Amino acid sequence: MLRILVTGFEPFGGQSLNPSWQVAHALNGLTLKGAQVVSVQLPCVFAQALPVLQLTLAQHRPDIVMALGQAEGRCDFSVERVAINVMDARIADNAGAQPIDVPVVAGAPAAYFSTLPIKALVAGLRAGGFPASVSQSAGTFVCNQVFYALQHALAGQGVHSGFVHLPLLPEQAANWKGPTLPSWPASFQIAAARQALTVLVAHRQQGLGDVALGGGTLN
Ligand code: PCA
Repeated sequence: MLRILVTGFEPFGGQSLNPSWQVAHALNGLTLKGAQVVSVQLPCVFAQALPVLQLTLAQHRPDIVMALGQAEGRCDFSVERVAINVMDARIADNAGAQPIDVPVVAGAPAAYFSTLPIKALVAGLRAGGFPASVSQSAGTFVCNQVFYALQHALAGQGVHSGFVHLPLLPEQAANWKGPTLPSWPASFQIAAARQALTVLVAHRQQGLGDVALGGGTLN
């Protein structure tokens, strides 16, 4: 039985919801063909997210990790390609911290790629009717910190791990100050995440490499 870890974040930036936790929570305990899902919530606090992540990895020893986060403004299931070794916070985290140009792990590599089959994931989501794309940057806030630490902790261990950013929920978009932002209902986000896990499990079970599908951007 494969063990899948799905993480989501608590709300941040003055919000009362975070789609990533709505989705992760809904998937907790799910049994897919040959796989079992455990979901864990991470604090949106630089100083706390990594200890919780490390403990979670040690406790559950997952084969597949799909970490989730909210990215206001994104309009699809946004599969991150790369985590970078820097924290540069445009807003304060939930404990008021706002690090600027601080490495996630001092002395560690500048970046890690996702070890999820990101193109196969995008293709599999689209085939299921869920808009999806590759993102070239997970930002420099707590999501990127967690993504980087995840890849650093699991490097070379054969675990398939990576990060996905999700659009806002309609309730959040309706009250958003500033420009009108895209949103997906929770039920659609949950269905997309479930489809994503199905793709990841199949890929892992079949021992396949990633597929060749254009996922780049011009700039
Ligand atoms: N999104 C933020 C942090 C938590 C979350 O859900 C980010 O993209 O860094």
